[in-house]
Amino acid sequence: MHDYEVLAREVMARCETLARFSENAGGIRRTFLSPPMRDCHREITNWVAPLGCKSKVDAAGNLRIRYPGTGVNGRTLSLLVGSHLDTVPNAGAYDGVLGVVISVALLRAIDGRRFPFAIEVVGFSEEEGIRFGIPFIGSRAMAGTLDEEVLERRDADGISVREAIADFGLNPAEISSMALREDENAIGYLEFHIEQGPVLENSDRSLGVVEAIAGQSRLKFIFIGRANHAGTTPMNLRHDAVAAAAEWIGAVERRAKSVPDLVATVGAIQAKPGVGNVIAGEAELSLDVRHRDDETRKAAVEYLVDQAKHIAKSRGLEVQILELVNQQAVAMDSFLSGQIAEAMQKAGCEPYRMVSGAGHDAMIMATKIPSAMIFLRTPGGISHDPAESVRVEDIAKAIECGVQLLDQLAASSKFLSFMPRT
Ligand code: HGY
Ligand code: MN
Ligand code: MN
Repeated sequence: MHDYEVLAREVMARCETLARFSENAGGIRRTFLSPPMRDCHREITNWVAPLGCKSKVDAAGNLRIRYPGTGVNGRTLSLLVGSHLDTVPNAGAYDGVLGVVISVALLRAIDGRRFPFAIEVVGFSEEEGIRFGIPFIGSRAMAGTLDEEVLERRDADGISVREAIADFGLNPAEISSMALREDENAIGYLEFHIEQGPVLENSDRSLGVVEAIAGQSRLKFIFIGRANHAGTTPMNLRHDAVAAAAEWIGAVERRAKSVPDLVATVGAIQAKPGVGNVIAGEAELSLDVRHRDDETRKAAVEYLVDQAKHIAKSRGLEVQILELVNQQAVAMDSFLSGQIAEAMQKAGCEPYRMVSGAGHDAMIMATKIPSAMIFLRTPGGISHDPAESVRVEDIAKAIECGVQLLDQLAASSKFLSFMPRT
């Protein structure tokens, strides 16, 4: 029987090891199939080799680690447990990675025991959408919902997704056939993840049961005005793209503050030509809108699109708008969530049911197989930043909850008799 606290300390140390695998010194940045991703795959594969696991990297760059099960009446079943290995720029050390490392800790905690289902640990290749502007490439490929045209999207260096896959030594032609097949009998997906918000900390809880994941819209807005001399152009003759963008950003914040639980963010702004003595001819902005209710989210996006058009027109500018993501809110599987709540109780944690404001691979996997999430408290509610942290005692509780959950699912005829959706 393992000491969960000892395993939790190992999880922290392993997250710090993986944090060193970054595209740039002095911070954590690991995007889709960048070289440090290979270091991650190698490190994690070395951790699981002594546990009798088989590891591979699939055509979408997902790390796939299989811990064999006994099967049921000759049927092989598998339970997927994982999260993403990619990060945002200047990231913290736990978003995504913690879920993969806790999944590996579960394999250690079960001490060689075999379950009716194989346990497949998955390290998804691209959840943040940083390199190509499109999130969930790895989980969409696994769920069979990756649009072919995504493979043609190009990064800032003009490299396509297809080329990035081939450059990593993988075969993009296998993407279309790598989706989970019915005969693999994947009967569930579980994801451990830091909450990335303040809710669990404010309610002084270690763990949360995620009931649903908020829907998200991601768009690009380009205000097109007229570049001109900052010193010679009177104010009433300007078509200033940054001034138009600033007026619109105010509208974004006012809308978000006026609707309960709505969040809207302009995280990226780029002015062209972007120098102090030239009135900007162009301003390119990102927009990220989230809400648990899809109609509320879509109404906010429509309003902000109208506002952008109105402001552009009133200032003699044009505006181009590109929708990048329109991801519906997704409910987690009620049976698995109920099992998680029960396991949490056995681990001595009062289950706290909540909605996730952040997107996760679980919302993609849920389109294919029953999926559920377990949140760990995020101290200070800070995430997507080097200050992101997690508490050892919460990791210990998460591992204990996970072992309880495996035992419950192994004893559940309802779970073992699940037939994956066609
Ligand atoms: O942005 C998100 O919701 C997540 O971190 N990808
Ligand atoms: Mn994230
Ligand atoms: Mn994440």
